[in-house]
Amino acid sequence: MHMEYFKKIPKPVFRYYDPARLVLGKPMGEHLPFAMAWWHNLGSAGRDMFGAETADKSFGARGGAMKLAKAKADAGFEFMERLGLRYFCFHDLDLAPEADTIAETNERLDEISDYILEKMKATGIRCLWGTANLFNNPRYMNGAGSSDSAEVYCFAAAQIKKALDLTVKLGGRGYVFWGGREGYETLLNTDMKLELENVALLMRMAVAYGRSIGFKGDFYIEPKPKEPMKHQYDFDAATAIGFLRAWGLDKDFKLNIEANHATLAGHTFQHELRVAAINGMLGSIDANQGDLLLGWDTDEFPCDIYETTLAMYEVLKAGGLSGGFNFDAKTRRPSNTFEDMFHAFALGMDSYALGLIKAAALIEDGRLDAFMQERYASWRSGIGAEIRSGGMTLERLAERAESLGRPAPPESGRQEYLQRIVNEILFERA
Ligand code: XUL
Ligand code: CO
Repeated sequence: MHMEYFKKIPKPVFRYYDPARLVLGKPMGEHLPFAMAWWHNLGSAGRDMFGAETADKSFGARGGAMKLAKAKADAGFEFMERLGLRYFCFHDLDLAPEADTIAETNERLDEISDYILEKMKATGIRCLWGTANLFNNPRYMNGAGSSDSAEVYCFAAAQIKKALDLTVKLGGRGYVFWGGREGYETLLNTDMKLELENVALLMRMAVAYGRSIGFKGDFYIEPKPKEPMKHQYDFDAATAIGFLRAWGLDKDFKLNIEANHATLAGHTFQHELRVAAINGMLGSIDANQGDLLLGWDTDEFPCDIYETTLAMYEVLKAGGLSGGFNFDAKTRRPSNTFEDMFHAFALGMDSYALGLIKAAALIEDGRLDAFMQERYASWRSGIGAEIRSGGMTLERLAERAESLGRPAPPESGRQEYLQRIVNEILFERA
């Protein structure tokens, strides 16, 4: 029997998150399948490029890599149970560290995944998605799928193959490609065309292998424009969608949109969600937030209710997610206690719960929808409907324009009126 890590910490009392509460006729718990990111919660201990760890994530383990791996799993499941989290996400090497050879690493992964599987059965906690860490080892310094080295590419393939095995074994809903080092530092040494083709070939092989071992879930690209590389190929949602379509990968892939990655790309989170949704590719969300004064990926727990409301508005309008909400977030370096981890998740879960409640209120209120209906009314009848049906020619439209004489100017976009509605719903009603 393992020790208990968190029993002295009071269970957080949620202010808004209540899995049984019905929102638009569906329990909040179903709207919000929350997940713990194995790497941050059980691994990040506050190290940054200026200083050493401030937190202790050794979980009392002594005597080797597998002892620590199991202690992490014990702590992780205890943590998820205490918070009512029903999912986790992992990289292969979060579960057990890399050994000297692929065979030894895979043995470690087999052992730890057996151990985790038992815990999943005992608790009912499930796997949201798995992935391979193709960015930590120095061999990936020039990329994995986009490496200059065909041998490195083979290593990446071996890791993806095993990570897919693990994802299937643990029943993951999805499999993520985050192209952490798939990009470049300078074009002076980069054959961009060859690199992009190779990334696509690797994804194709991953789909073929995944389907051959019974993986029925979605593959995801998680776009991010930069960091660690100066430029990353999966820059943003639109770029990733174009790439997937160009390579015929769009039937098997969707996107995993991360809030902080959106802001690094110079977009709002809402924008990235909308782009994914209108292309039928909104799969899953990495629920965090950045600091707009900083140009890097701070992976903070989400607390901005305006942003979670607009995010949930997009999710509700898209009919929900096939994936879930992974808190790809870590406590700040000075928040170095176990108690801080609970506050962090309670903050994130409540922020999304309140965002969901407010987004549902915006939809039920109906004024935003009514305005949109009115705004685009000219496309539903007459010449607008004819254009939309696709049967129009430029000549006929030109004739039509001439017959109009001077066209009426468009109506006001009424942005401030709409923003008042959002504020009214955010702050004047519970
Ligand atoms: C890095 C990031 C990753 C992915 C999984 O910015 O978001 O943790 O979510 O590799
Ligand atoms: Co992420």
